[in-house]
Amino acid sequence: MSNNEQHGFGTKAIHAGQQPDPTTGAIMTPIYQTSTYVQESPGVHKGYAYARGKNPTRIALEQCLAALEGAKHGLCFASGMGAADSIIKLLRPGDEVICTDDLYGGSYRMFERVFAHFGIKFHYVNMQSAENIRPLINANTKMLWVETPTNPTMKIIDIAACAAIAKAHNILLVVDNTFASPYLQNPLALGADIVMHSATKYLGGHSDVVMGAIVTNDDKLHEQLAFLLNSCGANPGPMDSFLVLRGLKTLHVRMERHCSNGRAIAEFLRTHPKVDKVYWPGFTDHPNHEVAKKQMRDFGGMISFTLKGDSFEEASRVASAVKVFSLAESLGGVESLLGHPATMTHASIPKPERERAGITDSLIRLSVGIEDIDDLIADLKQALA
Ligand code: P1T
Repeated sequence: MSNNEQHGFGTKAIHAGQQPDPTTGAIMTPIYQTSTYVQESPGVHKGYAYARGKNPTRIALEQCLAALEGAKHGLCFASGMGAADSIIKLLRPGDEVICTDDLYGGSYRMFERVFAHFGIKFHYVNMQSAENIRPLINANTKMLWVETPTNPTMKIIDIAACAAIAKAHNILLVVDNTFASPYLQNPLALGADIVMHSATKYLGGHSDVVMGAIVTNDDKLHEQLAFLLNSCGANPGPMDSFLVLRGLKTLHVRMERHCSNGRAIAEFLRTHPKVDKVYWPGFTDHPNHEVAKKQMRDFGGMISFTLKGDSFEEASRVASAVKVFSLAESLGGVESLLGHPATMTHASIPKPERERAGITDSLIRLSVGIEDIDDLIADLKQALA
């Protein structure tokens, strides 16, 4: 079926970028497990020369993802970090980036321990008020790097407000849309220039693949990013492309259950006597609840909470006591995961900076899966007891 912009999200998730295989009629896009393509004569081929540059399974996935984000172009990478790496390589030594102060620890590690050595400077600021960005802008500022909801304290950043500031200063706005997924939020429609994903999470959805993705409406940015993908080699394989393409077909259905289970667990935690703060953008007293309502379709399945007394030992006991949740890094799969950011996903951030961003010793992060809600709540109840 050809791409149809009028179709709803679920129809696009199942069909966009995909046609029955022309040789057999196979309804599923084949896994083109090949490294190269035969040419008729030197330089004369069907658009495919070498598989680092292009692969038909990957192209079907890139087109499907672009359709889901309302984008003109999509590109897939070997991991979320591979995608982020290519985006930062758009910059030059001396350039500066302003980032959310709460972001995936691996992004922070790459910015500070890889790209800082190449003369790129990163500033971190609480963007819950977009006005906090302005004092950091100077002639060298080339990019805003926004996560929303942020990992792991679920801050909500007003994408349209950031886009207005970025446009006024001729700065690129990049949004890491991993936590929301394209089902909940489409940053390009709110003025972002580039949207990236760890496709490892909700897009793949089954904890069986590591991948990254970038979408944009800008032809020149797409061309530069495709050049970087082919030149630097962070391309995903065809089998992984197939897995994410298959995962996308149920994204809308999975997200609905992630959101309803997430709501029930956030409400359960909020009334639990051992729990101190609960971070979830669906609460009406979340600092940017109104922004979340405006820019997201629902509030997602990611929740963090702290324990009264903020004891690492107690958090560690709870983390080891769950039976239906699994103690593991990552998020966005069908199975519920529990993580301890201070020692796991955000361990590479120095303690003072971590604590300034709210990542305290007892902070626990949940990726609420799509199991039966009664089983999930019973599991947390017994682990917290
Ligand atoms: O793991 P990878 O596919 O390379 O994606 C990196 C990444 C980028 N952006 C965000 C917001 C992320 O959460 C991640 C990866 N995050 C985890 C592994 C985690 O448990 O938070």
